[in-house]
Amino acid sequence: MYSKLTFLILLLFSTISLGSLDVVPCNLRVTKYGQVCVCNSTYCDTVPPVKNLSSGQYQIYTTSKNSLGFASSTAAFTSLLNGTASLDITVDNLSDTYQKIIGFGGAFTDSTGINIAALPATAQQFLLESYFGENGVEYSLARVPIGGTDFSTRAYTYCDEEDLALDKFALAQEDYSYKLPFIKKALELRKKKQLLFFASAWSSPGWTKSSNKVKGSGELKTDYYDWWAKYYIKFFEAYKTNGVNFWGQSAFFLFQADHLGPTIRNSTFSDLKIIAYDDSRDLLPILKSLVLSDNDTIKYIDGVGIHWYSDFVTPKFFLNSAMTNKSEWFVLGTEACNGFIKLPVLIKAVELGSWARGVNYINNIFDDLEHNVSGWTDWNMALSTSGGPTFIYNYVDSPIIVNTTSGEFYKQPMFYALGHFSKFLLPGSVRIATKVSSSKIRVMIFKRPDNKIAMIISNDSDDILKVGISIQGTSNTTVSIISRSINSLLINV
Ligand SMILES: *[C@@H]1O[C@H](CO)[C@@H](O)[C@H](O)[C@H]1NC(C)=O
Ligand SMILES: *[C@@H]1O[C@H](CO)[C@@H](O)[C@H](O)[C@H]1NC(C)=O
Ligand SMILES: *[C@@H]1O[C@H](CO)[C@@H](O)[C@H](O)[C@H]1NC(C)=O
Ligand SMILES: *[C@@H]1O[C@H](CO)[C@@H](O)[C@H](O)[C@H]1NC(C)=O
Ligand SMILES: *[C@@H]1O[C@H](CO)[C@@H](O)[C@H](O)[C@H]1NC(C)=O
Ligand SMILES: *[C@@H]1O[C@H](CO)[C@@H](O)[C@H](O)[C@H]1NC(C)=O
Ligand SMILES: *[C@@H]1O[C@H](CO)[C@@H](O)[C@H](O)[C@H]1NC(C)=O
Ligand SMILES: *[C@@H]1O[C@H](CO)[C@@H](O)[C@H](O)[C@H]1NC(C)=O
Ligand SMILES: *[C@@H]1O[C@H](CO)[C@@H](O)[C@H](O)[C@H]1NC(C)=O
Ligand SMILES: *[C@@H]1O[C@H](CO)[C@@H](O)[C@H](O)[C@H]1NC(C)=O
Ligand SMILES: CC(=O)N[C@H]1CO[C@H](CO)[C@@H](O)[C@@H]1O
Repeated sequence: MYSKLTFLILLLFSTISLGSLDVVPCNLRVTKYGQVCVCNSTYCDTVPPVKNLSSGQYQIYTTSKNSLGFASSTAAFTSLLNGTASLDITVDNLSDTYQKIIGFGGAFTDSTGINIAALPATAQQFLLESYFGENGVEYSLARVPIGGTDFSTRAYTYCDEEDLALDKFALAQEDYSYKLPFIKKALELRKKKQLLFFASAWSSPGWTKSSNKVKGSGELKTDYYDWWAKYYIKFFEAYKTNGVNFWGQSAFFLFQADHLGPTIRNSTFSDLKIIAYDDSRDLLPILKSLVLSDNDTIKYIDGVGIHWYSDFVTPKFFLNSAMTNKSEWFVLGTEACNGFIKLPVLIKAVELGSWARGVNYINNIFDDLEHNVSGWTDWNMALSTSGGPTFIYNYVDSPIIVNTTSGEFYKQPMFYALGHFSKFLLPGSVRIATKVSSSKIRVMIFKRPDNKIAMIISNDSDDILKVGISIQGTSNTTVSIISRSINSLLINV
């Protein structure tokens, strides 16, 4: 087992070697379901900085079930494998490439903002830095709901009363209090680095639906298709006025084809990426056959969005269907969260500190990225200790849980799990073919725009594994992969 002492020594080493740049270790708290790192208004753990490596060196970051936080150390490649490895990772050809990364991130829901706003000011800053800061996991992608979602305190749109001319279209108090202020802070924290936003609507106004209600299901009446497309444009204009520009939007594909597609392409937002589908992958084969038979739809689509909610019942081959003959389409994970299954009743929306839920994230990201998916977007970035607020009682888990009573927030294993991808797989990184001699670990390798190689290694077993790594036969090393851990290596070949 990886001892606490080793962990502390590693951190101490980092602190000394980096001089003025302090590394703040995890303030660990044992919980009923595992462990969390506790942050408050005076304290929050950070990710040790990425070092300038000389040729042949690598830096390894590790988070494990027994010690959360990104423990970091550096080492050099040796000329020979020691021959002690129990399994090998081989990269034969760094030019044998697959998909390009768009980004990783989460969603600025109302509930995310409500929870952040309930913290003391400096704790709010720590929370946003944890996600977007240079000393955090550096999210590069974020989803913004158009209007309310399950994770709001009420059902609303920007045009709740009948208004065919859209004259009364107006952003809500929620946008000004819970979304825009934090989106702007995130943009400041990213400085000049990429932070792409995509928007998704949950419902059109009640008066445009067959049900006559915002809340719950109901079809958008065909008479309002054009109106609804214009509503999207109004939304993008309103956010632009507030300094936030969008990269994309996701919506169901048939509506895109006849109305939203043409409206967007003929607007000042013509460059917006149109992400079709945006639902669980079980229906992808149907999507594929419908879309591919409809040339009018195809021409507007840039990519396909998938949610993870049926992944535990749908075999991975459904993912293969996500890659269509239109190879220029990207596939993006657009929503995922734990705790959404409420039965059996023993499963809690929030299982504070659950390592298993972090492993769910890790395995799903592996499944997706191994099938040419270009990025992964988490759902709420912060929820309350009960997994809300949610006005329809759809309580779920989130990588960060806010305790408003104590003014603290808890970074769960899920936070570190996703962070091991978002921090190191910079936008524009390209996946490289790799071979691994055993199924005891999962491995993915990427070439980053800065020419470093990022290697992600995960294992959820009880063994400590000696793993031999050989890159193009010239860069060899042996690393120890501790039990129940996720590891990110940055390699300067
Ligand atoms: C914040 O957490 C740190 C580390 O546990 C502790 O020393 C400090 O007293 C806490 N501050 C507040 C305001 O609770
Ligand atoms: C790393 O290199 C860059 C540019 O070469 C330099 O600006 C930066 O200060 C270096 N960082 C460290 C920690 O040495
Ligand atoms: C690295 O390891 C591979 C696989 O074991 C071996 O074929 C190669 O000769 C080694 N390269 C060097 C430079 O030691
Ligand atoms: C490496 O892969 C690239 C791209 O597939 C290919 O063109 C090249 O020939 C390969 N090199 C070797 C040595 O196999
Ligand atoms: C992923 O893309 C590569 C080439 O970019 C292709 O060879 C491979 O078949 C694709 N995989 C899937 C599952 O679509
Ligand atoms: C695009 O907009 C212009 C005027 O803004 C209009 O004349 C034209 O018909 C529109 N084209 C489409 C395809 O909607
Ligand atoms: C769709 O486009 C392809 C290629 O441009 C063409 O061969 C095919 O006939 C079109 N299908 C329909 C239904 O228009
Ligand atoms: C897409 O690929 C399938 C086979 O996977 C083929 O049957 C179909 O004709 C292709 N469609 C287009 C539009 O190329
Ligand atoms: C939230 O903080 C309060 C006050 O410190 C504490 O009693 C409670 O147990 C905390 N809740 C959780 C889920 O940790
Ligand atoms: C490789 O073997 C040498 C000699 O036994 C040892 O000193 C070194 O620590 C080993 N390196 C690794 C990475 O295991
Ligand atoms: C995430 C992962 O690949 N975990 C593997 C670690 O090792 C155990 C035991 O061999 C496997 O069962 C897991 O699948």
